Amino acid sequence: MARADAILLMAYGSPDSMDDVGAYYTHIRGGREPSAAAVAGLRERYRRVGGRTPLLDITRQVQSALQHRLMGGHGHAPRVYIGMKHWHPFIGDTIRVMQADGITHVTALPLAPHYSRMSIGGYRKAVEQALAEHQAALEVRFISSWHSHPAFVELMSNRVRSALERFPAGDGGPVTTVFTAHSLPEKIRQWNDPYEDEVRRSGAAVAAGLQLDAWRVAWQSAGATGEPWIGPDILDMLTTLAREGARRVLQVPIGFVSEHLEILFDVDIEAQERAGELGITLRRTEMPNASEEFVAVLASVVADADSLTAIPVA
Ligand code: FEC
Repeated sequence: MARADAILLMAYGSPDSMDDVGAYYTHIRGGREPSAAAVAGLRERYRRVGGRTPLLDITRQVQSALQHRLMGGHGHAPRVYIGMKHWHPFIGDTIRVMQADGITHVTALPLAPHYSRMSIGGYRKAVEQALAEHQAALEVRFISSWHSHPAFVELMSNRVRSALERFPAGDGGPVTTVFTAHSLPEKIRQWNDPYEDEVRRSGAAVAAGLQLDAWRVAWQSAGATGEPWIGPDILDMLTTLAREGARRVLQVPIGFVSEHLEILFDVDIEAQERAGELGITLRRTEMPNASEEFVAVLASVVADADSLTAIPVA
């Protein structure tokens, strides 16, 4: 593809206020309205993290920091846009703005490192639908997966190293490192979906570089859809580790790059509560958010975009 004149950063999307939670949840479910009880349960999770999450704010900060970095003092750089999968500003609306701005070549980058047809496939679908709907003559290069990009592995290794160094001293024995990513319904296995392997591989790359002996992979934030989801869930993993005698656990949510509900509630409240009940000291790595190091990773991923567009197979 000719040089991109724009980069589209895409994230999950988060409701602007508690009033939007019902409509947001309906969008996540592809238009099927969830029960009133399910909406109330979700509203309660947002209430407990302060009524909203910083996902959009952080994504805007990443946008501006990446823009600044790409300009690098010379003023000529692709323009950086953001679009969300499940809330405003929706990916489709951003594509319309790009078209109006005269953009012709786009590099689309989901802010989620691991490919699954169910997650990254959804970002791709949103882009494709918008192109068709707006008859947009944009050429899009879609980055499918960047979980094993050396710059990402290095960033996560640094995060784990510094969390281990800062782990409260005590007589709790060694720290067990648990890499987590969003669970998905088990049915993805029937599609030969690479997601589970990619999550394990990125965890293994970090563990190998740091020569960690005690590390595991677990899954978090499974939905209540009535079907089986991939496990073990982090809450069950904590119980297992406690039974095995572990007293100090570092959670590394390697499947996410930003603070949002799945971190601020599912890790910092829910998993923390479970750890407390089990007598485990639980810490987590700092999220990449809009840090300079993470923005440098994104710049490297965009620079290597041509080799990251293929849809991976397990
Ligand atoms: O901060 C925020 O307000 C938004 C946080 C948020 C992120 C996120 C990331 C991922 N999700 C993934 C898969 C699924 C599947 C379903 C599902 C459902 C929800 C619900 C909320 C939610 N997700 Fe999410 N997800 C975030 C929030 N997610 C809220 C609805 C309530 C619930 O089930 O807990 C099930 C859909 C269904 O019910 O039919 C599947 C994956 C990711 C990581 C990749 C990414 O960031 O795009 C995978 C952030």
